[in-house]
Amino acid sequence: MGNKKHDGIEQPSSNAKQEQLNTFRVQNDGKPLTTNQGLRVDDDEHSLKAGTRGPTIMEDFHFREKMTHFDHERIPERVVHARGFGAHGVFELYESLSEFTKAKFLTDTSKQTPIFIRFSTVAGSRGSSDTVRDVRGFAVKFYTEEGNYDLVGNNMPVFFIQDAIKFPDFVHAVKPEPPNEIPQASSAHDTFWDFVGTNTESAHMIMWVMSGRALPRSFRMMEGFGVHTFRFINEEGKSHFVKFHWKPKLGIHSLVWDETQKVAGKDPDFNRRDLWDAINEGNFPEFELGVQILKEEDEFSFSFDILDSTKLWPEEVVPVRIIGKMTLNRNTDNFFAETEQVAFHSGHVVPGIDFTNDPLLQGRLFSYTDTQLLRLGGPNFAEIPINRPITPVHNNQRDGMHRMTINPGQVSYHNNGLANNTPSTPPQSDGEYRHHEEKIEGRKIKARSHSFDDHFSQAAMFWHSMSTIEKGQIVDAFRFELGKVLSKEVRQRVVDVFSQVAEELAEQVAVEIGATATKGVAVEPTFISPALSMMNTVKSAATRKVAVLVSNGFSATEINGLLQALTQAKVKAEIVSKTQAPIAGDDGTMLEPKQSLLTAASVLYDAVYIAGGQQSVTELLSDVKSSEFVREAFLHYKTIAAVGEGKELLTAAKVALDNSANNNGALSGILLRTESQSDDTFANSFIESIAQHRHWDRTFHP
Ligand code: HDD
Repeated sequence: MGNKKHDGIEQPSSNAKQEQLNTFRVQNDGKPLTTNQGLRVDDDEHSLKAGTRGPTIMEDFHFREKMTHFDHERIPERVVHARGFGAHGVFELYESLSEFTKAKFLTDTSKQTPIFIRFSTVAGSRGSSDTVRDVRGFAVKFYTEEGNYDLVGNNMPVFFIQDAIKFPDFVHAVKPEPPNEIPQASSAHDTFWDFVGTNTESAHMIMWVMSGRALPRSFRMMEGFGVHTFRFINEEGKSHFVKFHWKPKLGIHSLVWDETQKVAGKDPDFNRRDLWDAINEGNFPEFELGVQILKEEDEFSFSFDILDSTKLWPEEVVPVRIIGKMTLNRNTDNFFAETEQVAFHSGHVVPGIDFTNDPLLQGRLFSYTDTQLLRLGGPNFAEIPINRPITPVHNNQRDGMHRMTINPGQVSYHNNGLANNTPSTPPQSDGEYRHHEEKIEGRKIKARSHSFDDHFSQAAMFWHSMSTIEKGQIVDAFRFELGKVLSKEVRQRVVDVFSQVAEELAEQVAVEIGATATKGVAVEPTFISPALSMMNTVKSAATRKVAVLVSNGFSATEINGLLQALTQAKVKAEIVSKTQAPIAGDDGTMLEPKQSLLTAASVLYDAVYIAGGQQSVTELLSDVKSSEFVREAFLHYKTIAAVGEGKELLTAAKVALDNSANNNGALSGILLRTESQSDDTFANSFIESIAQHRHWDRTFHP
């Protein structure tokens, strides 16, 4: 597996994980069918019977083996984060962090570390929809030369609770309610909001969950956070506090609520498919790794406790230093073997990375191994291919369910004399993990430090850092969620809590749900953090998806030019027509529509292009679904471009055209091609407009 020599030790190559996994791949193509005992089978269509119309015979070992295996195909789904999607990739380091950590994958810039990532939602079951309002899991397993390091994070930098002992309570509250298992994958119900109203430490996280961050357009367009404060330990044993960030190269972008609900029906695999397609098409998603580092001396220099996972360190106060990049470049071969069986654990660390006393993190250090024992059926889950480190494993652990390793030899204990006391622990420091010797003193006590008491300042910081559009979306989210809550007391209690965060938020929510906001109790925002607003993110048209609405009689020059320009800008175009039958252009060019108005929906695209040509437009207009398509794109703030007669479709869709605006008489993000505009210029302005993601500033009332 390894070949490069480094410090005299055999080094695994950057492909080491893939090579290891390859040894487990079984290719069936062209092979004879066998039983699990390797016996070739004569017939896989009929069970063995006493006569063609007679009973099946017990002796049919092939039938029984096949059926038994099938009956046992399911394993328990994860208690949280059950729905997920994984991919392989590589991590490359830009600059050495040796000043802070001795972790080799963070100090040697010549190294490429293989990784496996699993994105997930939290509340829903394995078969639930992708686009629900929820936190997204962002778990990365680094296969380093010093063992596996798991950064098990989320797409939000804070959490609902401060102490892990409350995790089962929080999860019980958000999961479907016990009497009827309703609602699936949704926090819009009584028990969740009852928890929020009675556990005010969740206020900050709730602000994030009510924002667009909970509705990502794509896994490729979300940030990731390690959430907790961890420690970096350098060669000298010196400790620094660190928080981890993943920054998507494509920026942070969200869907709108109405859109997510429709996508959940039209394509429940929306986020999965997006990632799968992007990787297959060679548009490898990239995320930069950033760290916020604090000196130990600065532990108490904030108004909040850095051990409190409901608090973030504003990036404007503690800058995020970008140190490397993760590229997702390979899809899985088998969802179950890889994505379902991957076992993460915040306790999988390497030398140079250590824990703090964050009470949420401390509890996680127990929970993850425990859950794998149940889910993966015993203590040997680290031997499952996706979980194996690329470094050799030597210890005295033995046996257990599904043991794969064959350990020869008489000795399975430490200390031993019979095997020269091996496997050995080094007498002095030699690359092994040594826990940071933090000095601890205190009384045993079931309590939380008072430095964790402030539950509202950062919730207020989040609110006041939002743009007007984002604030509106947050208000709407609260209105929807609380509107689904049956208990009036619960609704009121939540309004009471958020009255302490921001008066205008509480008032706007209260008025819609029949509750009353309290005036004059909101905390003053202590800080505004522009980094929290998605409005300030990177904007790019690359890898966005466009529906080209076109039918017979289209202008071949126009469509060819458009498709070329979009391909050049890495924008993905799909031809959507009345049906999927081939359509003919004005010069006889034939196009095969990828989708029809029946199979496609505008919620599955970022933008819409309506081609010109009277026949094309008339044909599209003859199906009412075409104007619904355009209208929906309009209501979801998407870019819509229309050429010539295509404008008729905008009119049919009742798309407002505000003549007072500068944009050629159209609203922001509505592009109408003028006579004087060339195909090229128009295509370019279309691409520029798509890069804006959504045109939030359109003033209309759906
Ligand atoms: Fe957790 C899964 C992230 C708090 C207990 N968690 C899980 C996954 C992610 C997170 C991304 C899915 C991993 C995968 O894809 O397989 N969890 C977090 C974050 C937290 C957090 C960012 C707070 C900062 N979790 C947390 C607490 C506990 C757990 C406080 C319990 C003490 N989490 C679990 C678990 C899961 C899990 C029950 C379910 C499946 C699994 O571990 O492997 O053990």
